[in-house]
Amino acid sequence: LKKITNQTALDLKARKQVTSLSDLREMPYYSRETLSLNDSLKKGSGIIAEHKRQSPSKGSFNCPASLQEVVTGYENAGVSAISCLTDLPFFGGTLDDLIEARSQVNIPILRKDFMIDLYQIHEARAYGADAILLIAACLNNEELKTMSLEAINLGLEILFEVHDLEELNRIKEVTTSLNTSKFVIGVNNRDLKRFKTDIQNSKDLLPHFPKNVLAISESGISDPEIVKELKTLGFEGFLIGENFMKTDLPGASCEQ
Ligand code: IGP
Repeated sequence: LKKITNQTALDLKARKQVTSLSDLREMPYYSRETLSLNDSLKKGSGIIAEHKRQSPSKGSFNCPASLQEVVTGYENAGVSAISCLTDLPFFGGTLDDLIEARSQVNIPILRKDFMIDLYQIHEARAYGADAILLIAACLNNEELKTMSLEAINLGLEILFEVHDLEELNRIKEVTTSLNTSKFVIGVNNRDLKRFKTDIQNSKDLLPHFPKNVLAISESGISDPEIVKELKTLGFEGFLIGENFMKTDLPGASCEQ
């Protein structure tokens, strides 16, 4: 994770030199009305389908479908939201993917990246996102608070990602001080040290969730039975990437 965020910081520095904050503010999508991730998850299937070309652990998924085909396929399949990876070095995504996805669909889009700087939140807004990811393992409580307030002020909702109880407790502390309900909390089933996924991580952490917060299970969800099981336990959101992207037509595989 340290290696990834160091690279993120370098890339970010370069982008800041090309595009100023006021340039971002002038982009058309910057002032659009955003869609609520919370609302969409509550009224729909709860699936957040991810556009993911590659991952550090699996390499390229060699998906032949274009981004346009992937995201419109997801929308037609009835997903609640789309997750769009914008990290280039490790996941092969770009901000142009985000803006392209925005132009294709009318459901909430999550900017999936390693957010470490307020500038990235303005980028997310300018390129058409409705929500951002904040990873507890990347940020301390002070940073989490500052980043969250900026996102909320810009009309973006937040997916807080946790791996363990310590991180979940930190997010609970941060979110109580925020005084908003414009967020959801996700348990990442992937152990970032060994890249292994285990759904048990979601099951273990759910009893420690704050009341009235929508719970998401992320990663390693490989069949509809797992979604059913997690739903029975109380999860209302399911973030799925690889399982769809390793097929030729991610939208079609998602319909099941
Ligand atoms: C999707 P999977 O196993 O279905 O492809 O996982 C998503 O949860 C995963 O891509 C992810 C991720 C992240 C990627 C979860 N948290 C943080 C990049 C950064």
